Parts: sequence; structure tokens; C-alpha cells
Amino acid sequence: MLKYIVLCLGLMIILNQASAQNPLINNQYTADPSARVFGDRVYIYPSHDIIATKEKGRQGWFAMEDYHVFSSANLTDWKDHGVIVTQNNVPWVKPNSYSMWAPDCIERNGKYYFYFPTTPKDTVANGKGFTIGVAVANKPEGPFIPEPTPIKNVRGIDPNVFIDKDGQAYLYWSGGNIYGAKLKENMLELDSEVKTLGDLPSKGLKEGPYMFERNGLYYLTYPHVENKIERLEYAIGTNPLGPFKVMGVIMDESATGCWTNHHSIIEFKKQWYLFYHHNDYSPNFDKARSIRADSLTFNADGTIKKVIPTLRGIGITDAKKTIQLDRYSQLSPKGFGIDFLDTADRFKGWKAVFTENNAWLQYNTVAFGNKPLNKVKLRVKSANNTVIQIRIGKPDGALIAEVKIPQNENFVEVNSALLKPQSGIQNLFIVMKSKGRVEVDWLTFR
Ligand code: FUB
Repeated sequence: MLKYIVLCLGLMIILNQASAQNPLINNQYTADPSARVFGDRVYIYPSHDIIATKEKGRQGWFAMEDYHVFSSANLTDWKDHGVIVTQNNVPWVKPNSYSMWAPDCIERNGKYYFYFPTTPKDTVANGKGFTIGVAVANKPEGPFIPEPTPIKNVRGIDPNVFIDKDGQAYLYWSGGNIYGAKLKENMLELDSEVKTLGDLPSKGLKEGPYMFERNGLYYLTYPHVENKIERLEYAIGTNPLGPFKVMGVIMDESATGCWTNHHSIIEFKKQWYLFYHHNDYSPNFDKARSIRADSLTFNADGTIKKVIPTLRGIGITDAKKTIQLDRYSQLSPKGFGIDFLDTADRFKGWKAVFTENNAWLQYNTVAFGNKPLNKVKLRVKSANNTVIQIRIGKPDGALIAEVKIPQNENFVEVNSALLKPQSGIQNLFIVMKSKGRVEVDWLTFR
């Protein structure tokens, strides 16, 4: 029996999927997303924030004891492959230091090298804080075997690895400044002096470097505290170790004050994406963060267009899954709000709240598929008898459903036939067509 329970728990971890917009992972905190394209999937190697307690970590500060890896083939359904490295299975890590900070991973010759910064056992003796280690696997999801010692001559956090077109690998990291050095072919040792990348803003913390190359230009991207909290900036050079010219801002500071941001940038199926984090599930404590992604585009001269964070995020939403309207694309100027479903358990997610006649919510790229769907189901709660319309393309576009919502003080599921069966990919408009207040948890089509 015990064997059976252990097996079931194992399967639950391995098969656990998150079907999400932003944030991408909905059942645990995740931060510092290093996204990589391996084969036909995107893998994300994030930090794993937990809430420190008296027994675990330092209360009121970052606490991280392990790393998970997540992957997706469609940028919508993320599979949690489970824990790949944990603090107390790495020989050189100070036990129970809860400081498994922002990692990165890269593939070379069929092996996957996972780089992670944390507190070494000798930290008290030499007082130098973090160092960076490597764990190696034959597959992107592991199993990863940690190297017995950290990388020599590296002190700092936020490792990032880049392999240039000529095969030369580079390690970048931070610790006040941003540093870079060549890596040996074995990916485990430095192969040059450490260079301080000194052409970046001299004032304000810089950390979390992420390097990529596009059309012969090397983009060094990094969070920087220009004002009070971090924003994402970039510099461009023609050599992986610089010199670099500071170009501007990729993403502004968090509007709600999340102090850190940490990112990565990838191209997948001819579209570029920015992965970053925000404290969505923990609005009052910004050391418990959640990873997000939005599309990133370049101007013709290679400069980056500023990315405006969205809740809708990336990826196509399957019409047959529960569509979380609170992750909307756009809203009418008034008559709308978003609340947590349950403030005692924020991982239950949010609800969309309509409070005015004609208030509308736009939700883009919903895939109905080839076989027309002709029913809709909503999980809703309403203080009065109310009406919700579903339209296509614009707030007064083709009407596909008019759903009568009965007054009920609890959430109920309400079914309605579609006036026009739907197929293909559609942008939905959900429009309130009565006075009163309607709370929508989700809707789905059949
Ligand atoms: O997650 C801990 C630290 O916060 C990271 O190492 C930094 O980049 C910042 O995101």
C-alpha cells in the first residue's frame, strides 16, 4: 500500500501540468526564469521561492531550497518535471542555507549543464557569500548530478551561459557589477581572466545578466536599479565580452513595486519572448514571485521595443479548457475589477468582476479547433439576475451567445447554447448586458 501511495505521489508530481496565461505556473512560487529551447520544447529553469519560517530560512527574506524544471511545446501547457537539484544533495553547499538563487541551463554535445548560485560551506570562514556550481544531465529534465565542487574563481550570483557561433562558451554572473569569462570546452572551468563588464551604468545595482546574439550583435541584458527598484535594460556590442553600448529599457519597473525582476530572452518558432517575474500570487510580499512571459519584438535597426507586461501572456488558449477571463487582453475603461477567489489560498486564482452595464473584457486567441463547438459553460456568481453576451472580434461584433445568469450567492455553473457554432481562432469579447454585479471564475466551450 505504502509503495502504491509513493508511486501515485510521484506520478502526480511528474504529470502535474499548469495550463496558464500569466503567471505561467499556478501551484507554487517561481522566480528568475531562465528559458531555453531544447528540441521542439521550451524549458524553464526558475528559482523556487518558498515562504521562510522560524525553522526554514530567514523570515522576511528570499528562501529557496530546490529547483524544478518546467517545459511546454505550446507555451500554454507547462509540465512540471519535479525537483532537479536540492540544497542538501550538493556536497559543497552549506546545509539548510535556503539560498538556491537564480539558475541557468545550457546544452553542449548532448549534455545539459545546470548552473546555480548558492552559499558554500566555507562562506562563514571567508565571508565571501555566494558561489556558482554546476550539475550535469543527459536530458533537459535530468536527472542532474551535481559536481563535487563549485566553479573556481567565481564569487557571485545569477549565472548565465552563452555559447557563441564559433563554439566558445562564456559564463556571466553578477555581484554588484556584471562579470564575464570564457568557459573551457568541459563547461565546468573558467578559461580566461574574469572581466568586469564596465560599460554599463555605474550607479545602481545591476544583476541577472542574460546574453544572446542576433544578426551578429551581442545583447547583454540585465536588471538595473536606475531609480528605486529594478527595471530590465540592455546594452549591445559586437563581442560577447564587450565593449557594450547601453541602449535602453526592455521593461519598466513593476507598477506595483515588486523590487526584483529577472529575465531571459528566447526565440521559439520565429517569435521572440521575454520571460520575467512578478509577485502575482503574493501582492504584499515581493520575495514570493511568479514567472511570466510576453512577446518581444525588435525594430529594424536591431533595437528592442519596450515590452509592456500583460496578464494574457503568450500562447493560444484551447476553447475546451477553462478560460480564465481575469487574464484578459484588454478591458473597457470602466465597470470592471479583478479579485482573488480566496485570499486565504491565492493559488486558487482570480475572478473577473463586471459591475456596469456594457462593461466588456477582451480575451484573445482562443482556439475552437476544426470541429465547430456549439455550447458554452460559465462558472459565475451574481447578486441579481443578469445577462452576459459573448461576441467575436469587437465589443459590438457578432453575437455568439447570450447567457442568462440567475441570482445566486454561490458560484454556479451555467450552460448556454451558442447562437453560431464556432471554429478556428477567435478573439472573444465578454460583455455585461444588465445592471448589477457578475463574478466570472472561468468559461469553457464544448
Ligand atoms: O531570486 C533571488 C535573486 O533575486 C536573484 O538571484 C536576483 O536576480 C533577484 O531576482
